[in-house]
Amino acid sequence: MRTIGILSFDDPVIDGSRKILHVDMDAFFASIEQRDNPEYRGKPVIIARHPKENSGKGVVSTASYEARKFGVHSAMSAAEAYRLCPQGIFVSGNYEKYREVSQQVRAIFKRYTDIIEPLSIDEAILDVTENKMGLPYAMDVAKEIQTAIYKELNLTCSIGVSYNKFIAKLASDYQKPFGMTIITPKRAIPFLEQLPIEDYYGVGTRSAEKMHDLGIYTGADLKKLSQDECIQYFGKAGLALYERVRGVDNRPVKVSRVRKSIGKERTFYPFLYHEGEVEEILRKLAASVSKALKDKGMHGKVVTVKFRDADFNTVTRQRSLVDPIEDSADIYFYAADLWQEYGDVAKGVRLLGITVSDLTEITFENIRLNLYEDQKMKDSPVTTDDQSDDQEPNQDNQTEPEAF
Ligand code: TTP
Ligand code: MG
Ligand code: MG
Repeated sequence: MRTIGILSFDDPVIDGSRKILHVDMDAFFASIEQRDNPEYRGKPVIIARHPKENSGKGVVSTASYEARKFGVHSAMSAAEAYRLCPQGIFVSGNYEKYREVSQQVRAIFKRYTDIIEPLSIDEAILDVTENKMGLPYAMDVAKEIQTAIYKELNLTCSIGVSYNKFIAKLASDYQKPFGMTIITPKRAIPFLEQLPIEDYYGVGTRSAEKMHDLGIYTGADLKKLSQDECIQYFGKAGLALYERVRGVDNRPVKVSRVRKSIGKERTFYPFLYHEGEVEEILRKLAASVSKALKDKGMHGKVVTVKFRDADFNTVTRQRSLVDPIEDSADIYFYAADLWQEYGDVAKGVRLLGITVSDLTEITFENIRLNLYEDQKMKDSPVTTDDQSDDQEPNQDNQTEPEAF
């Protein structure tokens, strides 16, 4: 127990009762292209439009492990990738296909558990404490999932097996590609202590620099900070860091339901009686719906406007679009259009709302790199040239796997 002012904290305690997997596909988009185009196998494949076609404007979504050897990586400009690897095969992405494969991977997870938290198109956290196959060890669930993905989808993934989300995510990245890393509660502390601080998930480049300035390079260094120092240096995130470096992360695996719509509304008193006011509010509502959509990585094909007049008559009108939208200006355009057609400012406006529905995930277009802000790429500690059919997963040999 520690005391700071009037607050006292118990030191965090490891709860090793859960079995959590983090599954991340290897070089996801590039591997799918190599699978579907045998002539690309064993070659450097770069998912980006060829800079010559595109006056060098594109950005790399991802690159095959062969291309990574040349230093090509996600978020790099296609022009830079071309400079590093002119023999690279540039392929523009087929996002529909990648989404479909993502669903097929999800269906394999579903055989084992319904507690699935997707983190992106190619990765998810699974709680397999109680799994549908009744397998006692999480590592066996992980092996079966890895094998099923390999045999049925001809793709490889890397899996982290542990007792919480934070460590499982770090573990899946530890040996890539086709790796499996098991971190039992007993191994967690030494694993976290030796880990470079920039590998801690959520520690962005800027925090890493700050840590280096404080002489913190590894988990062991971070652990020397007291809880109040952690809070002092890193704010609220410091508290989480203090727990994480001690192997504690009690966040549950959240099954995310697919959001069907995102909407915002506002009520007014006094009521609005001027077109200009209504337009200004619609503009603000459109901006906040747009922000919420972008935060969730979603866009939608139906725009609905709701308005209620001074006498409490409520009208909702909607417009269906061919292509999904998420930009503020687009949402405003359709909302204002509906208002022009059906609204009447003379009756007084006591409520205005905009909803965008029929939502789908925004595809991973090159421009959407902000989705990955805190998800840095790093060179894999294990590299294999071999993409042949008989490859064996990288096994984590120093484990004490029996009980996990
Ligand atoms: P990642 O899992 O980050 O990368 P990866 O699967 O290509 O490679 P790794 O083996 O290291 O896991 O991202 C999954 C997919 O998301 C990736 O194949 C392409 C896409 N993506 C982008 O479009 N832009 C990006 O900046 C990143 C990081 C990924
Ligand atoms: Mg991946
Ligand atoms: Mg990923």
